Amino acid sequence: MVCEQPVRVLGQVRRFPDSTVSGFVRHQAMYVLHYAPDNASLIIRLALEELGAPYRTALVDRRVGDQRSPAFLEKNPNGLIPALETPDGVLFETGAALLWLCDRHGGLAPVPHSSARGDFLKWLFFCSNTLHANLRGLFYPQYFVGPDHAAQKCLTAQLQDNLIHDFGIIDKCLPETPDVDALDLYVAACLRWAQIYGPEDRNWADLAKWPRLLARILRLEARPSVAALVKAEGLGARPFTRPHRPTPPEGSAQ
Ligand SMILES: N[C@@H](CCC(=O)N[C@@H](CS)C(=O)NCC(=O)O)C(=O)O
Repeated sequence: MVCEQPVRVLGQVRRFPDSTVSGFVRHQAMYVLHYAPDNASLIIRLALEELGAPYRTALVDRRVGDQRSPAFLEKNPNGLIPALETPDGVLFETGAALLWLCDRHGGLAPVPHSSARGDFLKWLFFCSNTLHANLRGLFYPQYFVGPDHAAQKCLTAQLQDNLIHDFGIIDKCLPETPDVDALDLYVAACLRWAQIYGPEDRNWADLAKWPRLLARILRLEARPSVAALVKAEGLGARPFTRPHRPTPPEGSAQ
């Protein structure tokens, strides 16, 4: 594969004229991140930025339901954002794409045979299959209980309790790391969304309840990766600790 397009990496423009792929990255391969502003794709964008991996983005325009278009369904048959084009094919499921990037680029996670790997994996899977899944139910209750508003209210009330528990457990148990890791990216995005989306009453998502998480997202918020994200997706100066709904240069969050 030969890529001749200019690629943004950490705010710079670099050229990768000779990305050759044969089951492993011989030179740097260019990824394509199919994204919508403030969607789960932001976690993958942060990882790409943190890892210094070359990528370009392709907007999935949610205003016209592009995530359900035949072209996008070929990339992710579930019709969900993100999808990441890689030399090994298209990756979907945020946790899978995140872990794949960490392993492929050797960063943001303990390496496979290290003693810290198990701890990392269990929390990554918890973020994906519990924390993120509960947030999905909170934001899209209709997908879980149909159009009945009373049933939706019941579901979202329970999910708020579940999420208080989830964030509390993570706050207490997440392994300390000397530097930002992939879990920080995932948890920060979930905390952001909890504060600005879903049912009107969002007092439950008060960061003061989770001081260790707050310290971690403050550390993350100071990174150049976050500055790049903020600029690209219009997320505001403090996207995790003082979030507001985005004003993106292109596309829309919902
Ligand atoms: N399990 C999926 C969830 C992704 C997801 O919920 N994506 C949302 C945006 S944040 C989406 O595509 N929503 C569009 C829809 O449901 O139609 C993952 O981890 O990637």
